Amino acid sequence: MKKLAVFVLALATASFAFAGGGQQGGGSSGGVTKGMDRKIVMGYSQIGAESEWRTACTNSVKAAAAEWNIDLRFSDAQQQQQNQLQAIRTFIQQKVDIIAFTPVVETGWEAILKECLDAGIPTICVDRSIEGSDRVAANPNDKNDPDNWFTAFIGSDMEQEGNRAAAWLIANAAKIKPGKSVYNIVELQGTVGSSAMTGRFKGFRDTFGIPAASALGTSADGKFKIILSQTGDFTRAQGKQVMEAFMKSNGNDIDILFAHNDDMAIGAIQAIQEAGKVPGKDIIIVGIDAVKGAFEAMVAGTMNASIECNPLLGPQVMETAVNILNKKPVEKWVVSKESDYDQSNAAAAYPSRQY
Ligand code: GYE
Repeated sequence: MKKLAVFVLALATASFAFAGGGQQGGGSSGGVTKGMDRKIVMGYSQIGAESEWRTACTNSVKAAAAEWNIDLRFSDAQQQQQNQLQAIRTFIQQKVDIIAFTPVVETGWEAILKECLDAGIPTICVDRSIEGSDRVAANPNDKNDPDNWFTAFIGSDMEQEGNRAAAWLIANAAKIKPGKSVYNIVELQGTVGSSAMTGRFKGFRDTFGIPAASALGTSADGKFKIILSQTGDFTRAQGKQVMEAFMKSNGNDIDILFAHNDDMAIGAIQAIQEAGKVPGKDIIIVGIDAVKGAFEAMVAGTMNASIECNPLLGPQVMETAVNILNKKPVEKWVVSKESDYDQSNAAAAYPSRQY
């Protein structure tokens, strides 16, 4: 009995390691999947748990899979692309019906996605996209178009989120810090090479009229100047750490912090306070995601605005999967609906926030 238990445990550990960490089976209590005549199996490769946003996304996917009665094989890659590639390869070997994945970075997906195509397994790209994709397949037969390497994309327009952050600053900076001829901006970038980072980086600069190829630069009208820009990898801890360094080198010159996500902004708020400045007043803070932590900070006055990025993608993923497997036509890009929040509407919206 004991031997058997050890053997089972060893097997479980082996399959855990093979799947690249954290693979779990979903609820397989029989029955059929909603909208199907059988129960389907979905392999899901998630990036990790770097932020409040990611946790909300994972919870949404798991809850929706249970609701649709889909057998979800969920794998947490712990931020490593290598683990994602391994997990997807395992899903192919297991002959799952469909694979959904969130690419941690934009590059390095061609080979594995072509393996999925060869195996006849459709794929759904969730939240972040891959290099060269505009999520419109101009010619469905062109094998070199990355948009033909996956079946559908479900997620936000990251570039537009960068645009929205800049537009909010153009409309509001002078109300919070009046009488300045130039506003100095520091930027905390997300995970380098992720579509969430490259899109927000470019969109932010485009709206200001700063060349998208340069990390630092001044807006076309001369009023906004990016003076420092570094990655905080989308985490609170690194957001704080990098902001500490920014405060040491340029603490008295910083007017604005633009963080590619709220977690980094929240980490940075601590660093600003520890450096003896008042977040939300001395330094205007704009984040992206609109997670609960940002609402708390906006209500407390320490953060100024957050551009919403919707993580509740589970239902759309399951619905799209069922449509694909039923051979119904699906949108190539299902764009998420989003809003902007700041201190003027945060308190009213807070009670109904789901993440
Ligand atoms: O903004 C950030 C997360 O890819 C949209 O990843 C996502 C981003 C999100 O870690 O908080």
